[in-house]
Amino acid sequence: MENDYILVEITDGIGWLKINRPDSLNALNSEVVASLESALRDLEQNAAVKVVVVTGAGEKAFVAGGDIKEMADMTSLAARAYARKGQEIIAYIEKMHKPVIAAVNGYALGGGLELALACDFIYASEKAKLGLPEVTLGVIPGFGGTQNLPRLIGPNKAKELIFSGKALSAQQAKEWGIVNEVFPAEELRAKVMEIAQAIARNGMIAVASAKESIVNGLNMTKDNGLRCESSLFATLFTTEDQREGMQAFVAKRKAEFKGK
Ligand code: CO8
Repeated sequence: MENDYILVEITDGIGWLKINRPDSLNALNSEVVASLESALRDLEQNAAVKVVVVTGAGEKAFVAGGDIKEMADMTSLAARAYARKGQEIIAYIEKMHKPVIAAVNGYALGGGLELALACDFIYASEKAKLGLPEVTLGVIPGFGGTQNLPRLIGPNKAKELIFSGKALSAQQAKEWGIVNEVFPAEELRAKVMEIAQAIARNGMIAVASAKESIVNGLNMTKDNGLRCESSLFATLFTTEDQREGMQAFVAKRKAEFKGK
């Protein structure tokens, strides 16, 4: 479950995945990317985990981007393979049944912000700086940024951020609609735990279905999205959790969900 580049810790049903390459501000080289993929797959399979949190090791960075030193001499073919691998991870996070929260504890630049954007939502420390500086290096975001950012904040704001390469403070990123909440650095972990545990107390098949409906709906016409929603809604009436949730409400007691 653990290797040098990715540290995994499971506390009270919450799986913390920490990208651990602090000397390079957790930059994503090919080995980190491969380890990240397998750690995400392990957490998705692990029955002890209800919610996943992605964060960065050290005081300074969430992830300062793709590894520029590795990319500097890449051929075009290798660059395509690298971007496609990153995009596969993003697609995987979107398809995971478990909610994935980004706890952005410092710099989230380039591929780092793109990784955070692939998560279901972002909580950030006041110290965080978020941006897509790829054009300052003569390239563009290749880890989903040109697709996910405009879908999140609209094309015009996304163009401003991507064309300028400027970094936003955590507070600005909240005002732009990129970050949900900002906390003092020392409170970030506790606040992320609080929301993750609030989610984990719910019917987790329902939470997974809500994620599926939202993610699929964004890639469909509204009409098809509504059909997807009603189909998932109906399927939930085959679960024990639906019976438990509604019976508990009627009996005025707390629901005990089993994820079945
Ligand atoms: N790649 C490789 N090494 C990095 C990176 C990076 N992205 N960021 C920082 N480092 C290294 C530095 O080179 C330095 O190493 P060394 O001590 O050996 O010189 C160490 O981390 C510490 O960094 P700094 O000394 O620069 O620290 P500062 O506090 O002075 O500056 C900054 C911090 C502002 C974050 C600065 O390091 C910086 O600008 N980093 C680069 C940010 C960037 O441009 N990111 C975008 C990269 S391109 C990208 O992400 C495209 C991804 C596309 C696909 C990915 C698919 C998986």
